[in-house]
Amino acid sequence: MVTVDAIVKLGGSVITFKDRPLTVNQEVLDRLAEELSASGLSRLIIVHGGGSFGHPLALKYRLQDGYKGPEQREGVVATHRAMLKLNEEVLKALENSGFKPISIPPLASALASSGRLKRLLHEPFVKALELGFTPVTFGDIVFDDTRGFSIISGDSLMTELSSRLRPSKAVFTVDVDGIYAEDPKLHPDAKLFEEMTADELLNLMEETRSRPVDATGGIGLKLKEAYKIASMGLDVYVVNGLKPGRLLKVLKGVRVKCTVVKGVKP
Ligand code: IP8
Repeated sequence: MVTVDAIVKLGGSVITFKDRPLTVNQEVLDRLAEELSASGLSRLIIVHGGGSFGHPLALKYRLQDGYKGPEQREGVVATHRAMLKLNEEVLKALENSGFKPISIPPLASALASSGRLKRLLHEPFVKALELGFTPVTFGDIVFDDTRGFSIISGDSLMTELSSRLRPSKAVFTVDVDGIYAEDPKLHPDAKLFEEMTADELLNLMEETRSRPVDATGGIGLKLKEAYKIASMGLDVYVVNGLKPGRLLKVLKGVRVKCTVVKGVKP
């Protein structure tokens, strides 16, 4: 089995302007692609979120509850196409930074059941890596056994791919400095956890249930997926992608302001 150096999520709130529909934060996206390249790591899997491409449309057509009626079809089409458009921007930035990126859309490679990811064909990721490509996937609409379709977050794909391919590290880029005891956007003096155990994260998850959500569950889902990955024995990094150089340091194993959730052997 191929060794994966890292799986990296480019957060939607990092690579797009969340308050400007369908707008890429080009400067940040290009810089993150450069940092990925400067890390010297060649076997990377990239996952990206929806930001102002996927979420506003998914919410507008109420796609998060699954199929309710034929009028949602145009919403499914619009949401998936918006994600393909964002994906194309990510591929372009990665290619400009020297990668050979290959898109693996979940709509065609995954299935859900009751709103959860049920199956993801991971072999194309392995094959792509073996041949020197950089597989890129993203939060997407996925057909669902019971609901017709579901929106599957890039955060859930991070967990599934980590479980199958066991990367050396899993990295979530976000728009704050890491995991805080309270929402740092509401409490500017909230405590940042620089290092935490999976158990500490579990306790925090209990307390953050009520935080605001987007089409796929917001911070609550991210914490849950980070917990699951750490429980597999893998170190999880949550790092600010808006601050230049931080992702690069995390990838190079250099200490930098962020949160590390230490992996525990199951
Ligand atoms: O931003 C959501 O992916 P996420 C994708 O990773 C859609 O949660 C289609 C809203």
